[in-house]
Amino acid sequence: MKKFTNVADIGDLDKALAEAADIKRNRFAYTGLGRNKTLMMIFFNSSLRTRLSTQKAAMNLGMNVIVLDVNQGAWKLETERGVIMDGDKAEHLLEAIPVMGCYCDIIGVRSFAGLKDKKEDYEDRVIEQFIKYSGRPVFSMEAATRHPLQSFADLITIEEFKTKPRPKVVMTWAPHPRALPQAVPNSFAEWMNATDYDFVITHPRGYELDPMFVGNAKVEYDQRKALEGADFVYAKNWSAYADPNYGKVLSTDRSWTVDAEKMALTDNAFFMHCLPVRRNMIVTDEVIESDRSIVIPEAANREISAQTVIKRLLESL
Ligand code: AN0
Ligand code: CP
Repeated sequence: MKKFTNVADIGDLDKALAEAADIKRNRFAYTGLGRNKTLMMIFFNSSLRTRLSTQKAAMNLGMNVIVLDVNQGAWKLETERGVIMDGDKAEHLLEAIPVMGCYCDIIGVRSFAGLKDKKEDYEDRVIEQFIKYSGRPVFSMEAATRHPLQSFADLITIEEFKTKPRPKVVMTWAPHPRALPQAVPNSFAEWMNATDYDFVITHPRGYELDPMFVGNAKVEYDQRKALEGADFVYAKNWSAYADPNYGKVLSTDRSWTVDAEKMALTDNAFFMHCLPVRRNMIVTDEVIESDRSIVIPEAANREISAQTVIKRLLESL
């Protein structure tokens, strides 16, 4: 594997899941693989889980790790070609990327959607430039349109907790005060579409996702109806995708918050969220603290998805 930005890059999902399970059973079986190899993690945005789990995964493989927070101490970077750089940006990404590539063997990049220009976001320009100009295998730690390490961890978690071969998985929009990217729901939908699960998406009108990611999912605008018989409830907020409201918050309607009454409509479903989560906006205290909430094992599996991906990238060097 030379890059990891979407579900197609991981290839056969059953094989990837088996490899992840093998890693989870003995995460120190491959400590020789990353010896004298360096992972560089580049953050254009904040992170708790991705930063910690990916570093831990690389350390499990025996790698050295360098972490750069671009907005804390590095030169401000220009990302557009052709700009006259007479403003506050001291360096261009087109020099910074190959320079960073000189000091490492594998690069992980986090760069969120700006939510202003849909075309720019959906071309995933920042990570695509890393792929093109770094000379190194690159993986996404959440790019503008997808968060594949999260989705892979979500899939591992569903496989661990499911009690039916084809569980009903419902991804529900939930309210949030700020505009968030569509990367997590896009990516989750992309990965769910690659399984044979019964996959339903529910959201208020106006929150339709890019049809490319919705794929074969059933879209149900009535949240209560969507939740009926669910085995997994995957909550997430996202901002509008459709024009002319791209990147906007259209609703903070707390009737969409996942509470105990909503969970009672399901088939005793497990509750999932990628975290960070705003309590009593997305989900009530009661639901996230309940014994059906699997947000912590879900986060724990981020180490496993990252280690599976980094292992494959190391094997390609
Ligand atoms: C980010 C998002 O929604 O994409 C990161 C989630 C993993 N969330 C926030 O910015 C709150
Ligand atoms: N779920 C997730 O990616 O969390 P962070 O933004 O804290 O990395």
